[in-house]
Amino acid sequence: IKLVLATRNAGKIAELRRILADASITAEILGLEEFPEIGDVAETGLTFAENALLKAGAVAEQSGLPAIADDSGLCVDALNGMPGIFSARWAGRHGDDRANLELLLAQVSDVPEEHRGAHFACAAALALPSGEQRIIEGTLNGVIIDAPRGANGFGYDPIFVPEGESRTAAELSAQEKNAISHRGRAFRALAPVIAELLG
Ligand code: ITT
Repeated sequence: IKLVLATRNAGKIAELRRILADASITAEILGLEEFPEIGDVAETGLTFAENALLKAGAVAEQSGLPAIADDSGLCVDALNGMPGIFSARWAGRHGDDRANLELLLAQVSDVPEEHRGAHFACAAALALPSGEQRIIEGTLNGVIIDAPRGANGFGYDPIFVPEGESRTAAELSAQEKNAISHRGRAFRALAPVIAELLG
C-alpha cells in the first residue's frame, strides 16, 4: 500500500516519516518529488484544517493514491493568534524560516514575560482518491523567548519553549520533540484512521 506525503517542507518530512514509522504505519511513503506533474496547491483556506484538507485532497486526486498533509503554524497570544496560518510566509518570502523568526522576535520584543504565551497547531489530513477525507488537530503550548537557542527542528523551534520544559523545541532531540509536539499528537491520533482506511 502506498501513501503520498503531500508536503515540500523538509523539516516536516523528517518528523513525519519518524512519527508514522513509530505509529506502525507500514504503508510505503512516497514524497512529492515522485510526482513532478503535481504543482503547488494554493492554500486559500482560513484555517489549518481547511488548508491541510486542500493539500491532501489535491494530491490524492492528482496522484490517484491516498495522501496525507500537514498544515501548521505558531499562534502567539500577544499577536492575537498570528502568524497562525501565515507562519511559513510571515516575513514575506515563503519558507524563509530565519526571516520569519527574526520578525516575530522583533514583534514580541516589548511583550513582558508573563504575556509570552503561544501555541503550535497542526492539522493532520488524510484524503483518498475516492474523495473520502479525515482531519485531526494537535497543539503544543509554550512561551516565546528573547533570543534563539538550539539547532534541531525547524521554523520557530529556536524561540519556543514548550510548557514544562526549560529547553527550546530546537534543543530537544527529534524523538523528544515528536513525543510532545502538535505534529506528533495530530499524526499519532490519525494513524489508526490511516491504518483502517488503507486496510
Ligand atoms: P507544506 O505546505 O509544503 O507542507 P509549508 O512550510 O508551506 O509546507 P505550512 O503552510 O503548514 O507549511 O507552514 C508551516 C510553518 O509553520 C512552517 O514553515 C514553520 O514556520 C511553522 N511551523 C510549523 N510547525 C512547526 C514546528 O514543529 N516547529 C517550528 N515551526 C513550525
